[in-house]
Order: sequence, then structure tokens, then C-alpha cells
Amino acid sequence: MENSPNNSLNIPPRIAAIHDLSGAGKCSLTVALPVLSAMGCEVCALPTAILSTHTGNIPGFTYRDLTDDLPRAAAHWAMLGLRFDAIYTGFAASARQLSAISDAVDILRSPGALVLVDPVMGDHGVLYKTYTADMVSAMRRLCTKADIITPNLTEAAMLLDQPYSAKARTERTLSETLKSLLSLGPKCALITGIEFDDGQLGVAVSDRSVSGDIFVKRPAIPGVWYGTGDLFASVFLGATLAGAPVGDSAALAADTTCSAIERTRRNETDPRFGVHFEAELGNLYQFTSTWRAKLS
Ligand code: PXL
Repeated sequence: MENSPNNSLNIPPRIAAIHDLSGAGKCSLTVALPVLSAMGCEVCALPTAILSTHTGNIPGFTYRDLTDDLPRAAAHWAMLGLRFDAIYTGFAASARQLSAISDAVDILRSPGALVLVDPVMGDHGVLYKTYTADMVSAMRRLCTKADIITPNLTEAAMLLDQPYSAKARTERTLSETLKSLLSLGPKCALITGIEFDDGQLGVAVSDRSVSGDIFVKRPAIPGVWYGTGDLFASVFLGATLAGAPVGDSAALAADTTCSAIERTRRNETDPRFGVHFEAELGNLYQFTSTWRAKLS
């Protein structure tokens, strides 16, 4: 995948972030906005819905659907002539919303813009409770428009219509899955949240313009950590837009996610409210500034 960052030191790359705004329980926009701003990007938010919290194991959340606003907001941005270096999508609430997100991608995409689809649908072998079979098909269609996709193993199985197995993975089987994911259309596929057969956790990456798959492995930290897929994808996008090679971007995203999880574990806060990534923002700024300076 050719990176297409706006490498001017002065003009930050502009990203259209099409995600929900969950007020508490850091995920989607409340991760993408701070992370990508710290990484030197301008983030234009196109909220798909407003919730009091995310939907994962927090009963009683409020939900206001904004699907009908998406085409109008995208048309307004297009009318203003806003040009985006990247379009970034994640969680969606319905098949109709996924179709509106897909239309917004078409409206906002200009030549050279990078489209990252994080096909948020489930984890640990199960779909999130709001997801349906129709939504899986709609997400698969959205992935065909992407340059980069970042499913976890559950989402990869759903996208490929394959059974999910909880068994630890070998690099060989992961390479097969990556190949199938690339056949959906993207230039680059990352599988996140992998338990490797040697007990480590990590990600697997395949990029059409890089020979050989890349495996990033880190010591496992047990537990269920909310919003970490959103953190990983946001960091990966920010690093890519700064011009970092795919392996460096994946390693930074993995390290940032592990550090934030580790800090949250030490602090013993309720993991449902997200991981403590705030202390990583300085490092993220440094990383992207270094790459921008190197490539300018
Ligand atoms: O982190 C993914 C996510 C984003 N947004 C909402 C969610 C979830 C996962 O459950 O519920 C609203």
C-alpha cells in the first residue's frame, strides 16, 4: 500500500471520522478524536449516533440514531469542497446505517484518499448484540471499498463466512486468513487481538506492496478490555498518514494498546469505561513528528 500522506509540515492530513459518539466508555469518536489529533491530524467527525455509553456490558444506555443526517452532512462537506486524506469508519448500528456510511464514503472520497474500515462487529467468537446477518453482509460490502481493514479474529471469520475457532493461531493459518481478507478488495489487511500458538498476543498484517506477512507479538495481558480495537485502528491510521511503513505503524499501534491496557490493569478501574491511553498521546505525537520530519 502506497501511503498518501499530506507531508507538508504545516497542513495536517484531514480525516473524515464516521463513528458513533459514546459519551462515556472510551471508544469510537472519543478515542479517534484525541488520538488522531495528537498524531497531527485534523479530524472531522461525522457522528452516526449519540449514545450515553457504548453497548458492551453496560445496561441502560441511551441511543439517538443519526443515520438520516449522514447524507446531508456529507453533502454539506462536499459542497464546501472539503478534501479528505482519509476516511475512517467503525461501529455501526444497523444495515441501513452501514448503507448510509457506504454512501458517505463515496461522496467524500477523493483520488488518493485512504479508506480505513474497522469492521467492528463482535469479539471472542460472538457478534455484538445489536448485529444481525444483514449487517455482516453490509459490512462485507463496505470492506470492498476499503484500502485498509482491521478486523479481529471474530470479525475476520464473519467477513469470510468461516466458522470461528478459539484455538491459538499459527502464522501459517493467519497468512491464509490474511490472503482471503485481501481477496475482499483492500490493499492492506490487519488481524488484531490474536492469541498466537506460543502464548503471545498480537496482530498479523498483509500489505500487497510489502513482500511477506508481518507478525507483531507482545506478552499477553489477560482480561476483557473495551475500546482497544478502536485505539489500535486509530493509532495505525495516524502512523500511516505520517508516512510510517506498515510494520512500524502496526508495532506502534500494538505497543500503545498494550501500554494503555497495562496502565488500566494497574489502576484497577472498571475496564468497561475504556483503557487509559491519555498518557500515550505525547509518544504518539513524537512518533508522527519524527516521521513527518524524516519525509519532508
Ligand atoms: O468499541 C467498539 C464499539 C463502538 N461503539 C459502540 C459499541 C462498541 C462495542 O461494543 O457498542 C457504540
